[in-house]
Amino acid sequence: MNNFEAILKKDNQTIVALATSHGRAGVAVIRISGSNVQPIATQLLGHIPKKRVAEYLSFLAEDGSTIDQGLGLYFPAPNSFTGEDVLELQGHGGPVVIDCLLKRVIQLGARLARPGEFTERAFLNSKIDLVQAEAISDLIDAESEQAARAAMRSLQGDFSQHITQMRDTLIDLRARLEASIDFSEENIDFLKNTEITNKLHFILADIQKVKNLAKQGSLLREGISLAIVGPPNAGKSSLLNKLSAQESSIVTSFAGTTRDVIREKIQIEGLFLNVVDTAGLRITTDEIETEGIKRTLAEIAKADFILWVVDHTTTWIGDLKFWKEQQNFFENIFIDKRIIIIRNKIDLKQEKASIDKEMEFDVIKLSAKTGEGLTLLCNYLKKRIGFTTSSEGNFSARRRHLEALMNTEVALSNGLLKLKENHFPELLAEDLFIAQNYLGEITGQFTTNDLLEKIFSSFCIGK
Ligand SMILES: Nc1nc2c(ncn2[C@@H]2O[C@H](COP(=O)(O)OP(=O)(O)OP(=O)(O)O)[C@@H](O)[C@H]2O)c(=O)[nH]1
Ligand SMILES: [Mg+2]
Repeated sequence: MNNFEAILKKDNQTIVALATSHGRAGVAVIRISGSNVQPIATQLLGHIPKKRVAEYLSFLAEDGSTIDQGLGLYFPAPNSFTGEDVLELQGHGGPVVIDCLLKRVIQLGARLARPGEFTERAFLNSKIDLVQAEAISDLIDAESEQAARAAMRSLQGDFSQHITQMRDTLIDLRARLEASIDFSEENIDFLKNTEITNKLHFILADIQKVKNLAKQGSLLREGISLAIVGPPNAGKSSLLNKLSAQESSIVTSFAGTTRDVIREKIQIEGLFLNVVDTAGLRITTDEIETEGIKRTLAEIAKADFILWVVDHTTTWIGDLKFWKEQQNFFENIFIDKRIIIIRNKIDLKQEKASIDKEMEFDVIKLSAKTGEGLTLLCNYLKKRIGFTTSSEGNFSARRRHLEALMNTEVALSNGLLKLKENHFPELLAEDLFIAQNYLGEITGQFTTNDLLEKIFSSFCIGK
């Protein structure tokens, strides 16, 4: 579906919603968008306010009484956020008065907006592209300064510009390739020209660059998940508490203290760690502990990284081996790249914090009690996932963008291979077309209705 088809599908009703958050506040903003804005304004405010000038007005009920007083701002189409006629009312932020005003606007012919519908209309009217629409949501939901700055860069079009440039180059390349196919009898020897190979390599290098920036953006937004697992009493809960700087998990000297999965969201210099503390792994007949261990295994399967915590005063190999033998699930644990071994309680051996290698594992020695080695662990994680604290040039991105970039890369590499093996140019043109559509998915030039619905329905009402 392209933009044009999407526009045909959208309904033309005028929509209204509270743009500010619910609850009590000094000011609340109600936004109205659509073709009925002018008649609504005439009845609600007595006249249509001067365009883009704040006017102090009474918001009138059906019987002419005043519901509220405040500012009215009129933005005629197409120079508004949605591209339609928009009226913004700034009234008092009380739940009852807001409710009365919304009811009045609905009575005058508007309907309540669906989640994200204002932004969706802005997208359908080509005021913004899909990346920018997502950036609005990311900016509002940003949980760190870096994430907010990255979202702003996407909103200003940094990410879209990269994508559009690459897509334009691909379109141009495909047009020339198709011309050489159509006029092959005129001997335009386009394929032998190294220009096309060079251009493809050039775009592939560009994709790599954008992918790296997008990966940072996606990390800023979504963070990584860490599961703290290992034998009982190793200090898993102590590690979670130290990392989150609060007593989230109960710590005791009894083995088998933690049974539930405890979740904490931790931020280290802009990087979010979604950390789970789990029940210690051991064979037990205790029904509650068995359920806890079942949940631990489920968390291991989901996590980006596993911190396998062991008591440094005991050996760890035995524990891992034991679980390997006991559980089919752990069949590949020795080669699982996600595992990082934490040798905890170094204070008991008066050792210094360090990063070593044992077998194929990275091993970090630390003390969850004194906190020594925690910075080492955090820096290690940042380095391991390639997270940089300098947000220079980053823009907010999502997993779907990364997937689309990877698909583009695959399609172009396939095309390059076919070119090398001297296949028919038609096949290369097909790959270029596929690649071009993947890039179009990112900015929304080529999307499905389902994708749009998925993206906009995750917004709040009023956005
Ligand atoms: N000396 C020392 N003691 C520690 C350290 N980390 C944890 N402990 C102690 O080890 C014991 C167990 O700690 P927990 O954090 O409850 O261990 P756990 O791995 O969560 O245990 P389970 O929930 O039973 O699986 C407690 O008495 C802690 O105070 C450490 O770095 N040094
Ligand atoms: Mg515990």
